[in-house]
Amino acid sequence: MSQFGLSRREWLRASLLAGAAVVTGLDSSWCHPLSPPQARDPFPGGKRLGEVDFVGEISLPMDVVIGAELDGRLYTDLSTLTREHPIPPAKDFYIRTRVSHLLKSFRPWTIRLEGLTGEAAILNAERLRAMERPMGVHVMECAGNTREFHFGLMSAASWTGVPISEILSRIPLRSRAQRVRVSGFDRYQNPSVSSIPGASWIFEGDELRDRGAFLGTRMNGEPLAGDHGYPARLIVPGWYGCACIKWVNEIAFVADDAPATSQMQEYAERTGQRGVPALAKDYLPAAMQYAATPIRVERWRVAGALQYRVVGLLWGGATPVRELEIRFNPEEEYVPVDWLEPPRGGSWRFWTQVWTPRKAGLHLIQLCVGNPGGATDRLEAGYYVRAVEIGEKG
Ligand SMILES: Nc1nc2c(c(=O)[nH]1)N[C@H]1C(S)=C(S)[C@@H](COP(=O)(O)O)O[C@H]1N2
Ligand SMILES: [Mo]
Repeated sequence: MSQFGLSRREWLRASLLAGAAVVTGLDSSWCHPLSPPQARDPFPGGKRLGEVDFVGEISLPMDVVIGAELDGRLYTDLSTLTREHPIPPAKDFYIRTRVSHLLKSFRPWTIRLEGLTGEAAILNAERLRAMERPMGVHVMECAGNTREFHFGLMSAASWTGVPISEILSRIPLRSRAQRVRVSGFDRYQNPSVSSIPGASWIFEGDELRDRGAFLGTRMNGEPLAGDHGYPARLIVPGWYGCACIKWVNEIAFVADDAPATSQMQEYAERTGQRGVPALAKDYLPAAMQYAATPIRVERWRVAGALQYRVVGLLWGGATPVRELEIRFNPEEEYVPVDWLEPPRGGSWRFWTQVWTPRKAGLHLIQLCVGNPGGATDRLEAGYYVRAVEIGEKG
């Protein structure tokens, strides 16, 4: 029993119902930095039998496009990722909002670059393509990513694109400002049942430059798909997907006291704002918090006995994590994971943990980072916990 008197099963149900706003009854003992984890070979001579399903998650088609326009989705199947194939194919990159039916023809696509007093320059898609170059691997996670959907509103890709700094500085504009609004095409044939239209976000120009933000034009070397914002979409490395505007058609300098956009307001809670600030300048950066979750629990037979190996991902946060720890129930101590992949730029990192369940029943798998250089409240609150049920016979 936890301090709030919930059994584990009740806690799990409550947290599933609560969705994003998980308030857990987990005790608040946070992990302590311990010795760095060591690499380890999984079960030489063992036989992999299959996987244990996660409990309390919806059964839904993964890696499949569902719905249309604002209600269109694709949930990426993270469970099949391996160290050898760490990046999903571009066709399986998650989708949150599919291309508008009104965007039948993309040509000729232009991006309007506007100064503070309204003077404008036009950048066409051809010119943009002539400026593109490799921009590295970056993880993108929807701030509304949840366990229910197997955390499938998250992917990584190797991007090609054009740094925003180049776009802002190459275009001769007479009046520049600190704040920049990036907007995308956002009119749809059909009204949405779940989302508010309005795709624009206001940034500090320096923030975009410092983060290495760019207009993405290719994903894993392939031309950007219509559903991902063809011909150009914003990528702000390390930020939640909601700021990564698709079908970009305007980049404008705006006044310091510009009102927050509807997209910023819609995502205020999920990007950790205090309330819903009225002005863009009062928004905290929508940076992804430290996050880690299991992607599969493998069952193995090793010398006649059952063994488990948990494989997971670590991403987000301001600085690379050196220690990652795991526990299999709220009453257990955190222990360092067996193996944590070294940092790989903007990509996620794999980790593994060999596990021998101490008893049958429900197990809540939770991770924590040992030396955080920033916010961990989502991780700490149990947002990324996943549960498995282990039977009497394993
Ligand atoms: N124009 C436009 N851009 C958008 C959105 C949108 O609805 N319209 N959704 C945002 C959200 S909430 C997310 S998580 C990402 C998803 O990008 P993806 O569908 O390419 O994965 O796009 C962002 N950019
Ligand atoms: Mo999102």
